[in-house]
Amino acid sequence: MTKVITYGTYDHLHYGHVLLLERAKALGDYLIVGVTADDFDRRRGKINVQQSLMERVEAVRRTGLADEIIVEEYEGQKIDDIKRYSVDVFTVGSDWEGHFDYLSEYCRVVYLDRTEGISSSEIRSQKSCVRLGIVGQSTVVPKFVRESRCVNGIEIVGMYSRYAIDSATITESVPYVAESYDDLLDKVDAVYVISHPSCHYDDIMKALQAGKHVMCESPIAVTVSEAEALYDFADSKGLVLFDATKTAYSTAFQRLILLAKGGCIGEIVAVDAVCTSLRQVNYTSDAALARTWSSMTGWGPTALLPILELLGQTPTDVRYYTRMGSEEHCYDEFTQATLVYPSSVATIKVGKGVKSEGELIVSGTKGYIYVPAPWWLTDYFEIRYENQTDNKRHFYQLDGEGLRNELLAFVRMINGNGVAAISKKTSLGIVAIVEQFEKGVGVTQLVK
Ligand code: C2G
Repeated sequence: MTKVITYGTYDHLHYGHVLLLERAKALGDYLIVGVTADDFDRRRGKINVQQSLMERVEAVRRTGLADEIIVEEYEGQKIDDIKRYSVDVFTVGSDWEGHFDYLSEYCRVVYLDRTEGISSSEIRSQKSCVRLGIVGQSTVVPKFVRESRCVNGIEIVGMYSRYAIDSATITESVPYVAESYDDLLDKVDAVYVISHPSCHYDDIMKALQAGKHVMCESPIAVTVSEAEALYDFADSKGLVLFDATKTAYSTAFQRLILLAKGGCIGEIVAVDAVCTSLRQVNYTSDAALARTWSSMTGWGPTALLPILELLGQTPTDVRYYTRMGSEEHCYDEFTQATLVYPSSVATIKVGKGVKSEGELIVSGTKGYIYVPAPWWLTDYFEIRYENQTDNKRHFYQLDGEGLRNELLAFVRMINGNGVAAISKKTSLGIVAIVEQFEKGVGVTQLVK
């Protein structure tokens, strides 16, 4: 008996897949089909898969072509499978030509012609395409547009900024720059708000009133009452309002939060997060000022994220020690804040004019989690114990700094089958801590 094996994701199974399976079957007497696990696809960069593993397995089973179906879960499993099942032939479509030649050491390798004119990603994109507009301006725009191309079902239509956009790099990265916000809103289903925090309430409310979904850089408003009003209004209209802090969409960050919450380091006693960058000070225009977020608004939400996720959204007390910048439009160039909880404490150091080691440390009664700088873009962390031989290292590929994962989550929420990585409670908790700082409550000014 000649055993054949082939592998695939088989998302939204289509005739291209079926033709491949038929021809694979014809190569022998017994066909084994390996269907990729969700996590394996994510780790190898296939983030757009929409159907669950069980749905995809069931679709392959219904073709009646597979004599056996297995799940592909890790890199290198193909060799294990070929040995385990005594496979004679490995086959896959010609789009993988050459990629699996190394398997010829174990069995015959056959590349079958790929069927042109159909693909899972085309099917996914046709299913729903969210037209997205960008409101405000930031150096992140070109990167954001690039990352959007990795996400099926979304199209960046253009942008609008209340200030003149003084960067060709930004304007050239989008297909269209609207003369007015209304003009942009007429052309989109959703907006990504990156205007200055002081403009968020107006920019978000206007979009919601126009029936558009919104993803907004945190803090989504400068006061809790404004933020609550925005969330309530979005809920009343059945629209998505989504707090966009890309760190929350890094797989490594999500896993370290789960492991810490699961007790891997015992009881969490302290969390210390540092986020700093040296800003380019150029107040040559209102647009430059419009882009200038303070340390607390620019870095605060990211630094606060692990703290509010691990210790809770409402600390019993927050104290700030801040040093104002010296420029004309001064804002805090460095702020250290201490957040006190009933049985734990946390600190953030945020700076847009002061540099420090951008690491995250979660301290526990059995060990601690260490995330090296820049922890907010992390794909790696260590769980360290007294006995170093017990230390564990975790790596999770992070493509595009989390932006594409964040966008994918937004699109899925709009389509009714997604979940935001930042809860409304955490989002409001961030606003409360930033609001308290901006009102000077518990703030000690460090005199220059
Ligand atoms: N395929 C095809 N024609 C298409 C689309 C896909 O012949 N129009 C083939 C692919 O070449 C592959 C199989 O169908 O052999 C499954 O394709 P996908 O579900 O896109 O998954 P892919 O990741 O390409 O599968 O590790 C091997 C990979 O998992 C191969």
